[in-house]
Order: sequence, then C-alpha cells, then structure tokens
Amino acid sequence: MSAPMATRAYIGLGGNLDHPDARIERALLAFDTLPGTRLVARSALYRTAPVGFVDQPDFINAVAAVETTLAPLDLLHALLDLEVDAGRERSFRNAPRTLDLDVLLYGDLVQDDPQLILPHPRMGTRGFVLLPLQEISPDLMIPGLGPIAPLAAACHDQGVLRLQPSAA
Ligand code: PH2
Ligand code: MG
Ligand code: MG
Repeated sequence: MSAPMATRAYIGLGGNLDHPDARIERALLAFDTLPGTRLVARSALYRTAPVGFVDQPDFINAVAAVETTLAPLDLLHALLDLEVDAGRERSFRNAPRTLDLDVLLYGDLVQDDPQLILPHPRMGTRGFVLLPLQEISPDLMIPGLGPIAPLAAACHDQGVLRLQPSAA
C-alpha cells in the first residue's frame, strides 16, 4: 500500500509566560509525536515586542515546518491540544499566554473556513512570523501575498531579535 500524501505546513509558535523558550522547544519535539507528522525545519528562537495588546512582556517566537498527513482541521486540533498541555488559558484576545501554536500555511491551500483561515490572516504584516519563516524558507511564495522577502523586509523595525542558540 502506498503512503498517504504528506503536505508541508508551517506553524507559528509563541509565548510570553512561564519559560516560553522551554515550552517552545518542547512543542517542537512534540510535533514528531503527532500522527503522520514530522518536523522538517525550525527557526531559531526570536525575542519580539508584543503586537496588538502591548502592555505585556516580550514574546519568544519561532516558526517550524512539518510534513503531515493530517487534514488541516485535524492538525489545528492537535496543536490546540498541545497548547492545553502547556497550560494555555484564554482570557482575552491577544492576552499573555504560555504557548500559542498557529497554522500559518498548509501547502498552497487558501480557505475561508472560520475555524481555520488560510493563509493565517495576519501573517503578511507580522515580523514575529515573517522573519523566522524567512529564515527557514527564504524563497517561500505565500498564496495571495507573493514572495516572502519583501514582506519580511518591511518588518525590520518591529523589534524582532534573533536569539543565538544557547550551548547545551
Ligand atoms: N501573538 C499574538 C498577538 N501579538 N506579539 C508577538 N510579539 N508575538 C506573538 O506571538 C503574538 C503577538 C496573537 O496570537
Ligand atoms: Mg497567534
Ligand atoms: Mg493561536
């Protein structure tokens, strides 16, 4: 029997409460434990100024690429389960959080499903997404938005700092 087709999906990781750097590293390892899913690339960690609700601590952000046979909504729900495992509580929009896992892209899929809009509707202007995404996929074409390079170049004043990997 042939293996089911895998799709490359990009996932944004972020958090700003209770050791977000360790939580992000743990989530990256957990992607390999999801059914039909393996991590194929990850960015460095970035320290980023909060966007939206600004009166909160800086975030740690990263972006990962996975190959997955999960359908888009199944991937979303698996990620939401990992958020719950990490102690995520939802109080208000853009509130501080332990771990946020967003499906940014699922192959070339463009969809308006209110449960999961793809590409992620705010990714085209957010340096905390675009700069780590460009690190792992510099030639990426974002459906509906075009090449990543000019979008990322427009975000260099957003307070996004690439952190050096710490020595083990
Ligand atoms: N996530 C948000 C809103 N604002 N700002 C930064 N720097 N990083 C985030 O991950 C982030 C944010 C909503 O999910
Ligand atoms: Mg988010
Ligand atoms: Mg989210």
